[in-house]
Amino acid sequence: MSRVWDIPVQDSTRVRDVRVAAEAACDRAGLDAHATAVAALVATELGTNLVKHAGGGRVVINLTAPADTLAADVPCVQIVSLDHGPGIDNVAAAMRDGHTTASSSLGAGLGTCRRVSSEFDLHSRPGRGTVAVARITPARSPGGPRPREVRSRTGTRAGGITTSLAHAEHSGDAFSRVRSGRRLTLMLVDGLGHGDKAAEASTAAVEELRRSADLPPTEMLRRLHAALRATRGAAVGVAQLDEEAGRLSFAGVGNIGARLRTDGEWQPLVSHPGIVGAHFPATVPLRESAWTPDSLLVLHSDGLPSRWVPPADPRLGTHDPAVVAAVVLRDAGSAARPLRDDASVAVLAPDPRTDPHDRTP
Ligand SMILES: [Mn+2]
Repeated sequence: MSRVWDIPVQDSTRVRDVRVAAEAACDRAGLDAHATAVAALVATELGTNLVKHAGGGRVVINLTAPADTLAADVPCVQIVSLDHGPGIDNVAAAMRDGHTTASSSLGAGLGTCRRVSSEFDLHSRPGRGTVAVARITPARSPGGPRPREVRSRTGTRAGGITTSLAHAEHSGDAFSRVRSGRRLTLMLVDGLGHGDKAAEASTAAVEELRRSADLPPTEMLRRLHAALRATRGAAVGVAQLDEEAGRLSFAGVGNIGARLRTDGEWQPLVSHPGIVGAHFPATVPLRESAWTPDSLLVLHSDGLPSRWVPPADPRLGTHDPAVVAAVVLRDAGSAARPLRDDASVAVLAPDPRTDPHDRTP
């Protein structure tokens, strides 16, 4: 189930709620006491920053996976803070451990968040606000290195954010990614309606996707259709990257939005009308595109208006994919025009930390 903790933070009394939510998320993810303490610290810092520096904002906590698409099934709690505040003038200085601003007595702040989190990234623009993403994973995964020390050898990262209508506990939206060799698939699913019944459909899709990782997108959708027959159905978008060929193929049924940036230009990838699990179209078109080092793929549910404007920041793609997703989600709505449904955004992007020569031959 897409369990979501979505906490509006307008004053300091909500900071405790953010911390309690982070601890509950860690408990749900099965994280150890150390990771839970880290999550509580990060949640408190980010919540406090919203009150002190941003004039309020929102913290969204999801259970997800590390951005590294080779790190499968590592339990992971993601804490995202979003605000429309004044932004941070000097991000590099603010991220230094122990940095403090005149108006802050807490001091440690963002530098600490970055140091203690498994993955941390922040996007801030003066006048537009700040998005910070922290992911907490177990200190040591069984038999392996710390997840933060794993560098993607294939050079592709995936991530996103899921929210729910009216801060409900479950979102009917979900995203997931699976890998089968060179074939990396990102799926975004929107269960019909919202709430628990919608979440049942999206959960069934996530489970079936795991079993179908080696199939092409249109075949995957057919399998999902069979798997979702017992549910109320869903809209599903599936993007599959062939890392070796540098090709991205996309197929979608129902109202899933998709935009691909290639060579600085955004183009829509269109889904076909229908409902996976209920009314499957006779043919599902497959759209193929080139995937280049500056490519950026955004999938989103209809909780976002279809006419959202992609962020103009050309360096956005160098950010953590969940940061990109959260910026898109934040800027698609506003206080005057709140989103009217469960809403989710998932992003696929080349990993700028990867030296192309290091990529798996
Ligand atoms: Mn929807």
